[in-house]
Amino acid sequence: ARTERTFIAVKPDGMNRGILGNIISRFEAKGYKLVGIKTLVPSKQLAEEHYSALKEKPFFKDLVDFITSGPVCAMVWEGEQVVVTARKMIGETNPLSSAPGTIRGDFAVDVGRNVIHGSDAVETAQREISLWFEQGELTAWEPTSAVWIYE
Ligand code: YYY
Ligand code: MG
Repeated sequence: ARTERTFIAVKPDGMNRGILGNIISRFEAKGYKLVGIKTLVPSKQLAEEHYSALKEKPFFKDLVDFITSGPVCAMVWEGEQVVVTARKMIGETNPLSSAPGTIRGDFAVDVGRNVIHGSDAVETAQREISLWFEQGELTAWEPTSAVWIYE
């Protein structure tokens, strides 16, 4: 269970607004482990594949245009129940429905500028991680803090 992984991406709005460090700090402080990180401007092909489940939605084109409009910080975080817990830390899809204390609740207003992506299930996370990262870009390591986070 501790080796569960999720895919997190800080979108171009979060990057331009300078809140990447704050977001990384939240996952670090929680006790999760960073095993992959890179910045890139996603290609249209990557963005369309990432959001392929939404391709019939009316906002799909705007979503793909937005996510490809600037830098994204793609990350893989690991730890016990990290997929569902990261979603709680992120908040609701609509930032105005997101509680203060969540990332979207603290930093966003519009649904189309909600600063961060997080995988919605373990299977989705595996698909997204293999879409965004090569196996060799992921680092298996054991932080010395692990004994203070897991009993
Ligand atoms: O997983 P999450 O990001 O919370 O929402 P999804 O339903 O997967 O939609 C992906 C992405 O699409 C969302 O973060 C913003 C955008 N979007 C939108 O622009 N308008 C909507 N009504 C719903 C989603
Ligand atoms: Mg989603």
